[in-house]
Amino acid sequence: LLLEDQLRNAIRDGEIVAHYQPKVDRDGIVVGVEALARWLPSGGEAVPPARFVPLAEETGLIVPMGDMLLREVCRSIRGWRQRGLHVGRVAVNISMVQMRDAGFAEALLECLAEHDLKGHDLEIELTESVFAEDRNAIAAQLFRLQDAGVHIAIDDFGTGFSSMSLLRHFPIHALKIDRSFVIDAVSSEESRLLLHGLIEIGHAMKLEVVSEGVESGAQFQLLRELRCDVFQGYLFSKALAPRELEAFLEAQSTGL
Ligand code: G
Ligand code: G
Ligand code: MN
Ligand code: NA
Repeated sequence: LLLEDQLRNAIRDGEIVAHYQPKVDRDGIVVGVEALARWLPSGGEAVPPARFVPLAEETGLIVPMGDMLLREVCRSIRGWRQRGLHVGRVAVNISMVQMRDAGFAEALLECLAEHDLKGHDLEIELTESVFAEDRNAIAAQLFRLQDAGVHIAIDDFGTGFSSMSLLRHFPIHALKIDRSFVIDAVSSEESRLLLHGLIEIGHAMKLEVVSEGVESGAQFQLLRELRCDVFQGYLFSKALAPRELEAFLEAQSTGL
């Protein structure tokens, strides 16, 4: 069976699930989580996202997969709320293939409403490639989401081709600086200056600045000195299955 057919079956059979990677503030307190797709075939080995996410985008399967994940995420948020677990905003990655559907924003808001949730429960992460598309159509959807309280973050920031003047015309709330800028920053003066510049740009645009790929205490310390606002990476946690996330949050709230 071709991987594409396997993926189609996996979506149908519910083998694609969401895991959640925490995001923390300067004190290490969880302020939100990012939902990341995981393909867990029954009885088989997990398929890495780097293999199936690009394939899902090329084949358009990202649309039914994204719908399914959004529903699952909304169900989970609702369950956590009912149990008094505080996860903060939940971010979902949205590809430009999904954004091309003019009904995307409306469908997302409907899904929130069906689960008794509000815009402020959710954030979407977009890569800069989205802005190479029909800008007016994308902007209209983003403003609709912003009006409803959904936050919008630019993912992998610094690796794409968007200009600051372009980004200014969209209702963006946060920049997620790509982890490639964090990797060398502790050892290389040049990388550190670049990282500092990206953080300053974000703040000049009145945006929240998030660093991804934080793996060491030294990186965390440096990023705090550079006034980064939110941090994500293996130093704090990898992406966790829902049960693991619940245990993680419970341990944090009891100070363990
Ligand atoms: O987890 P990591 O290996 O977990 O993810 C690899 C890549 O796949 C990242 O670039 C991430 O943004 C992307 N990705 C993970 N989950 C989703 C998803 O649900 N939708 C989209 N569009 N991309 C995702
Ligand atoms: O592109 P996006 O930021 O959505 O992708 C998140 C990806 O980064 C996922 O593959 C996730 O598993 C991975 N990731 C998260 N934290 C770290 C980290 O600290 N180090 C590395 N190398 N990868 C990370
Ligand atoms: Mn992301
Ligand atoms: Na990234």
